[in-house]
Amino acid sequence: MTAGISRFGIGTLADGVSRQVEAASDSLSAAFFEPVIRLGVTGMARAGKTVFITSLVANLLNRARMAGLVAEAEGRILATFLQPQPDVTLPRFDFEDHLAALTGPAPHWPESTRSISELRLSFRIRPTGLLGGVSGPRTLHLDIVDYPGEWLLDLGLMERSYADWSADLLARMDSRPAARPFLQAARAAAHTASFEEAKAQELARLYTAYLTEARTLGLSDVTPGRFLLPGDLAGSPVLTFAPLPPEDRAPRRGLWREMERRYEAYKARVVKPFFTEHFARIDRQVVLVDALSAIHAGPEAVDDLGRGMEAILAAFRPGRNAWLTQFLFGKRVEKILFAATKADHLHHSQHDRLTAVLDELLASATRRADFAGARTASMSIAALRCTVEESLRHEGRLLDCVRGQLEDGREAALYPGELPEDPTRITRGFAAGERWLDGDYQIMKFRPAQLSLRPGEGPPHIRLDRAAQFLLGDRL
Ligand SMILES: Nc1nc2c(ncn2[C@@H]2O[C@H](COP(=O)(O)OP(=O)(O)OP(=O)(O)O)[C@@H](O)[C@H]2O)c(=O)[nH]1
Ligand SMILES: [Mg+2]
Repeated sequence: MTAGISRFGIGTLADGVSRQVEAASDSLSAAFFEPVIRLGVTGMARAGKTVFITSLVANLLNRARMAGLVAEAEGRILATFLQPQPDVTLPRFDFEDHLAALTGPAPHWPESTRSISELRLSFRIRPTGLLGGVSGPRTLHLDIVDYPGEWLLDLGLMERSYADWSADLLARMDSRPAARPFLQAARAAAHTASFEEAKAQELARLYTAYLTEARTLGLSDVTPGRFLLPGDLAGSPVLTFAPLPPEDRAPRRGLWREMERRYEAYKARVVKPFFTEHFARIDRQVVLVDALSAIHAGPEAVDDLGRGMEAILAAFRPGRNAWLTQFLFGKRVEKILFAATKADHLHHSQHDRLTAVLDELLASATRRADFAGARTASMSIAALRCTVEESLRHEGRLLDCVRGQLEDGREAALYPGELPEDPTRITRGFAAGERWLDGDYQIMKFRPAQLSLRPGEGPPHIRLDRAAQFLLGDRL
């Protein structure tokens, strides 16, 4: 018992103390040296994180397209430059490579990125107000942290036992055909009295295959998040477990107990460090949402996107999660921007409707939420605009189209279809036989346009300057 107390009591205390020291030194450097904003960028797979960061940084380095950033419009940003990041063990966000992919001679989309990375951009700013004339320029560092939204879903595991997590998942998997091979194997393996590594590996493999399929179907309950994005943990015991049906008196050396141990190890060694070392230090957050793909895919995808958003947002409502609260020490994310990405697929006349759908998707989560005083905003953006607008007459009607280059090199003006005026027609289940974005959206796979940028110009975008203003404007 004593061992138990010291393990949990002192362990937590020690974590707490080191976190406090770290927090204090963060704000010390902010007070006496140069202030830092840590900007988290997240979203589910393919939401547009890499393109967003690349274009944001490129447009902050060359600001001719950033009129919506007030400090830029007022001429107060004297210079911006990339600097070595402070966290020496985090991979650097590969800005140069991604930018070369997007804006090089044969423009293409960057590769999928499956881990956390960081980049520091620094500003030299002319001060405003009374001191403006007296003091010299000041410096502000922007540390951008890119991390997969799937990692936030793991927060739900922290206060859950292996037995509860398993029971929950298995119940939901029951109705999903994709889960059948795994469920069969899991039931057959129940009550295995002696642990065998090969059995554990087989179950983990089948479970991962199910998760992969579930993600392709757009389902968002895909925990543990790291199974799909293993990085250098691939094949290690912390990623070699799977849910099993509850067992009353599971033998100590049996399969069930070992699975339980690995689940607990995953929480302690994988999930917890992410939340304490990275998540807890974020000041401002962008959550990118590919609402267009979900709307096009249909009611189930929209429904699931809504639930995924809700699960992600749980991390930004620390009041509701005792485990998270203990690491934050009252520190909170100050601003959260929700952005519907890839808005260049739609004519601008549709953007307000897209934002309305995003708002409605978030409503169930945000309305009940206390974001602990964080300011939130939502908007529709395109980090890299690949299209131009064009109105075409078709059967006597003027259609609002977008023109761009398709992946096969052909150029086309396409009509994606309209979004409804009332967003709840999308978010509360479609009417029978109803489809949205059912026009040419299907074939709208644009490639980045070939650019000839003038000096001082970043890549073309939609509302990236307004996103930047919301996220940083008050500190510039
Ligand atoms: N038209 C258009 N397509 C975009 C835009 N941003 C992203 N995309 C598309 O979305 C895909 C995914 O974008 P990424 O930035 O790689 O997304 P991610 O969230 O980093 O994806 P992972 O690294 O796989 O998690 C791209 O390959 C493009 O096809 C945009 O602004 N406009
Ligand atoms: Mg990426």
